[in-house]
Amino acid sequence: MSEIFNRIKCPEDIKKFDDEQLNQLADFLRDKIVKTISKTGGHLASSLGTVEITIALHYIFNSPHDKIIWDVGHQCYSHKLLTGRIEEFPTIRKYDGLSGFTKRYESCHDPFGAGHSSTSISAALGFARARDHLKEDYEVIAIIGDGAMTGGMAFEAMNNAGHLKSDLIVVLNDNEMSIAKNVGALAKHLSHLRMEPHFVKLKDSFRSIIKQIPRIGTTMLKKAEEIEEHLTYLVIPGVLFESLGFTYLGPFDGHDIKLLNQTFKRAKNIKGPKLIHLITQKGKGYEPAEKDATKWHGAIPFDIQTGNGTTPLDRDIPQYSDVFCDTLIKLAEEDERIIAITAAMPDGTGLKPFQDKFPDRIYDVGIAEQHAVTFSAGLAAAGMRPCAAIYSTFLQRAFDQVFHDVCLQNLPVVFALDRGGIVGEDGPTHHGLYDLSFLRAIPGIIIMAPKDENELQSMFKSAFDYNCPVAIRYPRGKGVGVRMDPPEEWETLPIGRAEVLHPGFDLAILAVGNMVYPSILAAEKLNNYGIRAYVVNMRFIKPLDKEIVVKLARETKHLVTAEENTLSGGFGSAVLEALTEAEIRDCLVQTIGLPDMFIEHGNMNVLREKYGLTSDGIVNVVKKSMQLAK
Ligand SMILES: Cc1ncc(C[n+]2csc(CCOP(=O)(O)OP(=O)(O)O)c2C)c(N)n1
Repeated sequence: MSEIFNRIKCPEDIKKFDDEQLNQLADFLRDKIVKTISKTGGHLASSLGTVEITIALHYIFNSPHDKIIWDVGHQCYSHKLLTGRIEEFPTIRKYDGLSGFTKRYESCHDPFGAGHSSTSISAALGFARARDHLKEDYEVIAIIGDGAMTGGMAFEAMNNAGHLKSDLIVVLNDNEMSIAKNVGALAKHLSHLRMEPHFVKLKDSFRSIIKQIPRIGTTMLKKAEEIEEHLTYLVIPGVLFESLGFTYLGPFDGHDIKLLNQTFKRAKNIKGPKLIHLITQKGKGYEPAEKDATKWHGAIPFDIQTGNGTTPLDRDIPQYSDVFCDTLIKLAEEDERIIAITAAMPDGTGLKPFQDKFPDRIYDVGIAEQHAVTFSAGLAAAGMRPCAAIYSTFLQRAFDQVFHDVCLQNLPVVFALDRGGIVGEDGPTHHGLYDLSFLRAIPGIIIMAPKDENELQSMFKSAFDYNCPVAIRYPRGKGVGVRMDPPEEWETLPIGRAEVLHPGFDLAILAVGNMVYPSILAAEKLNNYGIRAYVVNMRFIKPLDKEIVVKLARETKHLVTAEENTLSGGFGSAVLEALTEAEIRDCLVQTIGLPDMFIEHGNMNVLREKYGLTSDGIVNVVKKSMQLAK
């Protein structure tokens, strides 16, 4: 059988399968996903949970004519396998290989790309309206998880969809999990619906009874509708969605292909927006993932038999996220106003130990970065000392909240920006390459980047001492392996003051964050060529230490800036602005950073080599300028 399945080139190939074959196909897909992801790593648990939904979608709908739009896109591995990407599947998330998410450039079956959450209903509504305007004829289906449904945009889209009344199907994939356990009032509402499926029957029979009453007078009909409305609030499931203008279908078992096929067929015949509520199990079919869906949300390469990771972890060097959490715990022990906020990422941001220690002093607000920021602003305005821990890429969502709600009011919110810089296999949707640029544009915020995990501690202590908006951005992964100072040695860093780490003469390398150590190494290598380079750990992207920039520019007439951020508007731009302001015109400035383009996915080291974000990259840039000067 697997030979037939291996030959699937497009969804058309599965349309002739009978029920049994479709179930065998589910086993085949699961096997393929587990085997492949055990080698590459990836979003295993989410993709294992959507296997049957994907099969039924492709069985009933006609992709690419019908538009299947996945939210986040991390659960779409079966979709990739059924849409002509079986052979390339082993390359998933590797440099030059398939993306780990949906991507328009990758396949005509990916009508909309994703990576960030809660976009699918908005995009699907856009497709539906375009279809109506252009008088075309196709189905539009958004598949969104219960976690992604906690994002404000999903509600904004439903509000609009219920008003516009276009034909649109929303499939709610409810596995009770975000990355961690899904939280919030909506999660409670969904769990209520899951508990009481008999209400569905009640609703259906009530409506059909009303319909069957012959020649009902208008007043009677009105009364009946009123009764239904009132009853709805008492007993009809999906009342939330129905009130928003959606026809609610469910809850149904999202692993029963036959039932899914019937349900999708039925939904096609209902006018307007529909929401199909499906219950699934995250990690289904692979026992370790079923038991611990959070751990297996984003799996590292593993041994299938044991479930143990196969890449050796260097446990001696702590991860930046863990150092952040340890630091916050220590600071929170001293100041009970310190409180943590996460947007559905207690594990990824490292905050779990804080949650365990201070369960009443952490808020998981759902996948709602905008709310997380303004909520933090409110907490700060009322006297708390909030720390909003958000991945750099996801803070992009909340630019205006940082601007309008935090900085404009000078509120002391501390932003812990994890995953600043290149993040690797998740690629362009997840690289944190823009924060220095977009935050730098906002007046009044202090932006710091530590050279190592020890400095991270002092930066957090400093941030709470400064009493104004502060962002600390640090990279994904482990630190440098330096000695860690105990809390009594943490210093409050003087605002906007850099530190010179290496003496020089011919030029000065001004570096931020994780480019500082490669810069020191580069200076040592340049020494072998007789070139003496200063290395400065700038520490602050804002306010910039203009004094040292101007001094070294005048002294060496050659500056090299190094940052793991886009060059557009980043740290290098800040240095250039400082030189312009000081009217320095005789200084060569070379800026090292990421070019003005979306950076692809791939191993972090491969990407750093490619874009010259290494000591050799710095040496090459300097050597080139020396040759030019000859
Ligand atoms: C804006 C944004 N914030 C955070 C994330 C990180 N993230 C990826 S998947 C996920 C959980 C999604 O849960 P759900 O939609 O229920 O899908 P499941 O994985 O449970 O199938 C989160 C928080 C993201 N992708 N986008």
